[in-house]
Amino acid sequence: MKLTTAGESHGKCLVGIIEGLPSNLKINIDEINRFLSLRQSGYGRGARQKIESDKAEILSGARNLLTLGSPLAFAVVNKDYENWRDVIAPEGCDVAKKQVTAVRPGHADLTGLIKYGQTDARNILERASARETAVRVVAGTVARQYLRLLGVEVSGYVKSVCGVADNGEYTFEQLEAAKSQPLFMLDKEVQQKAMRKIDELQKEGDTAGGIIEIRVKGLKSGFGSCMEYSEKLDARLTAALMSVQAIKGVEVGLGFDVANRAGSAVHDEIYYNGKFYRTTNNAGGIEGGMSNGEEIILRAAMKPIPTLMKGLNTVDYMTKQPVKASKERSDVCAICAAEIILESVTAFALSQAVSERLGGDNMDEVKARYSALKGL
Ligand code: EPS
Repeated sequence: MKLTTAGESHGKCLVGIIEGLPSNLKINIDEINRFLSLRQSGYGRGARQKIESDKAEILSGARNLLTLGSPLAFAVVNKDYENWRDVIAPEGCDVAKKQVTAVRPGHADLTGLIKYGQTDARNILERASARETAVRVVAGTVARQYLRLLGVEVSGYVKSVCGVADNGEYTFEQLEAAKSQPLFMLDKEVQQKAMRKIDELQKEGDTAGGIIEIRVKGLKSGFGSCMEYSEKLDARLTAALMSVQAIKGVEVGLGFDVANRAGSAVHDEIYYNGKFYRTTNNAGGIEGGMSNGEEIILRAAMKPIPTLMKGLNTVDYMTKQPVKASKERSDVCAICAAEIILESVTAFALSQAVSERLGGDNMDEVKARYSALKGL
């Protein structure tokens, strides 16, 4: 299974193509649109989201909402394109309009300009923008629908915003409640503090990141590999998380805390009472690069959005003069968007690992092969 995406932030639309989906997977468009709308939500989101109301359009690869086994192509239209047509239209536009040369620290602007031989950072930022993640949410939701038929679910929540942290522990079932909260947090007192922090940062023209936890329930053991480094499940899932704009750190299970503990306080001891079991899950559901049947636990750190309304110090790429970095509008905090995107890329990367192991041209074959697996 493979996903290709295309599209610019203010271009006509974003498009995605998934290759390798089996036939007869029922596509639930309402669920796709629900996740698209959740990706647009959250306290601290900027004015762009008032313009867009993202909806997925399936272009090919399905008939009467059942996949055909052919590439599944889809699009999400950018409503803002109507305001940008004369600046960005591929078939002809005024490239002198809305040029960006006050390159933003933390964005792709400067390095991208040099790498791609450009003089207008618009040619870099339009693609580097996190707007691209809308189609990754479409693909991720299709992947969820594939995984759900095998009994596998992906969920998550926001653990902290700019250092305001929820240190609680929650069951997988409790996580769903996060999505109806303004910051996808489960501790409402902590969430209030985090919202006040966002308000303060907004007044100062600043931005916030945070930490997100993603969990996977119901995956049998043995996905991934202890034989091939490139197929290790933890490597593949963390690469998927790191592929999301603004993610700067990832952890599996105890993560960085393993380094502070003795081995006896890290490794999950094994017991048997008719079946193998453990009483802890510090490994986060992955041992030796393979799922071990426990819940998969991943965490990711999102950096603050690099477009600051107060403007950071930088240098104009053309004049080489010191200036304040470019800004038009910005999210103060896009942590809820990131949470939905991270769930989506996790679901997609997991579907890839599952389909590589199981193959299957149609969903009945996939389901039969999954249920025949011996696993924990
Ligand atoms: C982004 C800048 C902002 C964000 C955008 C990501 O867009 P604009 O420049 O149009 O105000 O809103 O994210 C989205 C549009 C989205 O849908 O997530 C950036 O520079 O990365």
